[in-house]
Amino acid sequence: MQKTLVLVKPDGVQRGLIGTVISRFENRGLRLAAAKFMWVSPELAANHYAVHQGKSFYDALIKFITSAPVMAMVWTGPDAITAVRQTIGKTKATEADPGTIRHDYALTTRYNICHASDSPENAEAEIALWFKPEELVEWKRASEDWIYE
Ligand code: FUP
Repeated sequence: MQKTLVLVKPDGVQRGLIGTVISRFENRGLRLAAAKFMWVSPELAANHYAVHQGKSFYDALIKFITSAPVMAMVWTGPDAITAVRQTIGKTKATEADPGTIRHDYALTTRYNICHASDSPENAEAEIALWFKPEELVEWKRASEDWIYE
């Protein structure tokens, strides 16, 4: 079982897509492990996007992620990191496959609705950045016995 960080970013929140994003992951069979609706501080934004510091789009990205609240979540399940990345689609919405969240709800690269961790190392670091250990909820969905082989 893996855990991964998902953010519904300011565009998704402002467009009323929190429920849609959550539904995609619930329908897939993943299990919600933590959630909080919050403003992103400039410090948290800089930490989260540290890898992009110095790039041409960095300032606009920080301005965007701090421009409205985000819905921060942890989702868990077998191969959850790959499964969630597959469900959200490629970074640039016009390259995302039909049926993915970014294809179905976005048109550009910055306003691409959601974030999801892209590797086990980044998932661990991002979950630790956004959540305290005690904010992670241990539980089991009754349907899991029929989804996780
Ligand atoms: P992703 O992991 O799919 O969110 O993509 P990246 O980590 O490569 O990029 C993080 C965010 O930076 C993207 F969601 C959107 C933004 N970005 C741009 O605005 N322009 C770019 O050329 C690349 C990324």
